[in-house]
Amino acid sequence: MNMLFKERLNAINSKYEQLISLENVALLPGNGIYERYKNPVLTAAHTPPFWRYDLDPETNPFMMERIGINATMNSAAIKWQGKYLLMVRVEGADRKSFFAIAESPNGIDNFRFWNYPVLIPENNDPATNVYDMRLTLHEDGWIYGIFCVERFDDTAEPGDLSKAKASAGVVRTKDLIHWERLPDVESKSQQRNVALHPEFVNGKYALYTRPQDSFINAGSGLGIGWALVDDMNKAVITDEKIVDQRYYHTIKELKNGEGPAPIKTSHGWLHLAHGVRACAAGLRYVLYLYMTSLEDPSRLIASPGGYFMAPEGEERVGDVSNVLFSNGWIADDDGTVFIYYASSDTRMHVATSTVDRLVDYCLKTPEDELLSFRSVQALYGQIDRNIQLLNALK
Ligand code: M1P
Repeated sequence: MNMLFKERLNAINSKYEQLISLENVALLPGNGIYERYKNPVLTAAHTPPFWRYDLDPETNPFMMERIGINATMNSAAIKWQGKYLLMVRVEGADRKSFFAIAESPNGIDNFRFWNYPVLIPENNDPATNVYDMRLTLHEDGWIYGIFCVERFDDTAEPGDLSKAKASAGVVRTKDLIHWERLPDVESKSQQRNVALHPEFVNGKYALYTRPQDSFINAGSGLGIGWALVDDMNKAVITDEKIVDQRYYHTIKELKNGEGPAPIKTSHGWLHLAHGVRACAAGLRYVLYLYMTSLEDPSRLIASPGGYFMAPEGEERVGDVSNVLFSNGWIADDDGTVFIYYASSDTRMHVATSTVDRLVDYCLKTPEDELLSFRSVQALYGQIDRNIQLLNALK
């Protein structure tokens, strides 16, 4: 083995081990709603060197990267056999995304990828790209993964090589190792950000949907939708109603999308979603929460105004800047909630909170009443009460 190879191999391995064993710390005091953490939980550099480098000195005498990884982003999450697992969207230097599982003993650091990425079985219409999986442990006993399947749109004008179409692919597993591919969800519109509700509703499977007129724009799709389907072996969306609507001059004016499957609480289903608005700097993606009724999970019962989390500091910059996106969270038995979010389509982070705090946030944050005047009225209400309290303390 030549010296250059050996030295580089040792340096690369020790830097990698150092990176993935870095302790993460909460950034306090935060805003009381959640805590952010100092380090991203996953970056492209967290992928194992043996994915990226040919480790044979004969065929790789310069010990150079052979297969580049560009980003680790939009990840599903699940607690499995006591470990915190992320089903990560890994993006190669070739722009193709694929899924890989990384596991951590505590949910906030020490994430290590399993040896092999997940090989999603193809169906009879191969996908150019797959990404943004939502994992749901359903009461039928299966873990379902619903993800975006992207294909070239054959109706493109000659020379237009960017026209794509999105649909929802479906896989299921009982052990997160063996994956069964089911037919893509059938829908009259394109679909992305589809998530499966964890319980049967009126004996049917329930999907959160995002009807969209084209690959990028939701258009006449007015928000996060809801559809009941008979069978996940052939999921066909016929009727779709809007659960969480988009509005002019809000954080979700342009489009929105369900994040992970909702968390069941004693006050209702707790939902995490992303909202998008267009501005001179491009599209700005933020995260928001809402709640729906336990009796009817498609009925909105709480809609706190504004964003829950928006890109901050280094989160603002990356491959697609000014983006926070989440499709994974884990609610632990003690009520801790681990919120996994990607920043700027580049890296993964964690924030922690509790079910109680998130429900309190949803039920007590004023709604967006769609007019500046009403926003100032809400502020006046709080200031009045606080001034009275402060005066009483004098
Ligand atoms: O680049 C930002 C996001 O753009 C898309 O979001 P949406 O599904 O709302 O249209 C997706 O491609 C998503 O993966 C990406 O993070």
